[in-house]
Amino acid sequence: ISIKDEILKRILAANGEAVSGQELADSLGVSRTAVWKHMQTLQEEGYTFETIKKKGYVLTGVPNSLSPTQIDLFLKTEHFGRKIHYFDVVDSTQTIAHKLAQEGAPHGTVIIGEEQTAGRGRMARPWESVHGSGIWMTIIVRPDVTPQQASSYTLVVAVAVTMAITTLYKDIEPAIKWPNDLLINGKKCTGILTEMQAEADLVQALLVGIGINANQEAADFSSNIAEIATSLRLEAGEEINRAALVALILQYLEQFTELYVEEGFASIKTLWEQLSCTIGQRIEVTTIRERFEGIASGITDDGVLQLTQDDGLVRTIYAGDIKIL
Ligand code: BTX
Repeated sequence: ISIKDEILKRILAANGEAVSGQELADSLGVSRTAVWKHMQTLQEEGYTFETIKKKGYVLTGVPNSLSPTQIDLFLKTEHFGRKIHYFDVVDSTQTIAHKLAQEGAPHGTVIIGEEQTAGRGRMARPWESVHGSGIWMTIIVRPDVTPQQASSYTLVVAVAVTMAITTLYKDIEPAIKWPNDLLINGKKCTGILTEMQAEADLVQALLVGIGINANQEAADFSSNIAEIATSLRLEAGEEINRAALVALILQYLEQFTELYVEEGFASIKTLWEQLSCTIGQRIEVTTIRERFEGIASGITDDGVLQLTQDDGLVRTIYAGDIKIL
């Protein structure tokens, strides 16, 4: 951690009390001028301070950015987010992640863009990623599981993201719509896209793309999705601290990933069921080949959806889109 980040951490930890420049200089073993220069840089990055005479600096504002420095302030993980590649504008964080994973990027590496010009969902559908107001990130995960087991990982991610959102924002409760969406009041606030690099029986890397509408206003959505999309801010009625949310998602995801690798999806299944709005509902399923409906009757220990048709036949659904009727 750099001197500048250490200064920031200490001022943040002081929780509104003034931190003296002299004390910072002494304890960090640098000159008073060096501290002052770092404070200038922090201000250029968007942090604001009040300087109280004879007492020191008080933090009065943090930038609304997802820079590694910002996220690190809240991060409590061992691996996830310990290496962050941060960009202003990218085509898609998935594309960058694929390349970095091939080059050997470590487990838990995160790629974040403030904006995506070619953000994508499943089957090359476009994902709207306007500048600065959402969370557009991909996490490179290298779990010790087979490609077949990995197919349920998206559900693990959905649980981690839901837990992080509800922990920070008590008034909103996203529900998981199988397999990869989080809805609030029936509207989509989050989409998850899990892609894989694998060799025969071995997963090399999972590229876990998470798109969260955090601070958008209604007018920020294009007419294509205005009816179906929402943001956390619109639902919670308050500004979302994106950096804190990213850090908590990474924390939950690291924990759940360990559990999932050791004990399989079955260990997270009950939690998934509690957080889901899918089970028990009448749904319409669209797969590449066909369309049918019935009651979403359950989920297997492998994360496969079970649907009971009106004629009593139970079908298992490995992939597809569902509509809650
Ligand atoms: P999906 O295929 O389930 O959903 C895509 C559909 O969602 C689109 O066809 C559109 O109707 C709708 N949609 C598009 N943008 C938004 C939005 N901002 N909010 C709500 N609904 C929207 C979902 O795929 C998976 C999305 C993953 C996105 C992340 S962002 C970081 C990473 N990089 C990247 O390119 N994709 C992932």
